[in-house]
Amino acid sequence: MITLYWCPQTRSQRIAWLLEETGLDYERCKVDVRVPETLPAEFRAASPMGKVPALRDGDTTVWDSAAICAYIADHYPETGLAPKPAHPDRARFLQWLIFTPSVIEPAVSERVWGWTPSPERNAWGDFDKMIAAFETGLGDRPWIMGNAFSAADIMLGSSAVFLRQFAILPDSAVLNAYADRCEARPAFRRALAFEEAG
Ligand SMILES: N[C@@H](CCC(=O)N[C@@H](CS)C(=O)NCC(=O)O)C(=O)O
Repeated sequence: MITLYWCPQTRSQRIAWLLEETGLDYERCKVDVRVPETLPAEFRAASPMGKVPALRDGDTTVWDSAAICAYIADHYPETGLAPKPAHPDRARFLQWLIFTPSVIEPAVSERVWGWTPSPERNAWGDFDKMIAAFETGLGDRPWIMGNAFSAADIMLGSSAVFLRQFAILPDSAVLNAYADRCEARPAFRRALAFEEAG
């Protein structure tokens, strides 16, 4: 059985969305990362930094949302959420799967915390370069890999939705339409509903 360790209003919403997309059987274990002394030992064992999301699948544990997306897509290939390792599209998939933690999230911190941009020195470029790359990457594709929705869209789509919620998504037709498409997916809505139910 797969167990998702989650906490409301955190990045664990992404993995609820991922799991709802897969149709796999899973259970949810709610933890309160804001009150560390309440965290159960089984969660701490799965997530050494005490962060959500984290996942247990039998004897396997994995934490960090991008790693969880890669694990589920590869371990359950029947879910069709990633090109196979030898497929020519695999490199593109990996690059966009990692774009959220490696580029979007630090670029958002730069913008929100008012860090001085330094695109040549900073690994994430800067906020404006991040947005330009995201827009160009999507282009006129419905999903980052083209017509097929993939686990990379979980990471990118949750980021686009987050940027819009926090009013830092620029006036971009491409990114707004992408966020709309993500929010309209039944699995996204189910994941949101369970989050709201608590
Ligand atoms: N890179 C991680 C970030 C996880 C993360 O920072 N989670 C936050 C909630 S959104 C958390 O658990 N914070 C509690 C803490 O660090 O104590 C991922 O994408 O899963």
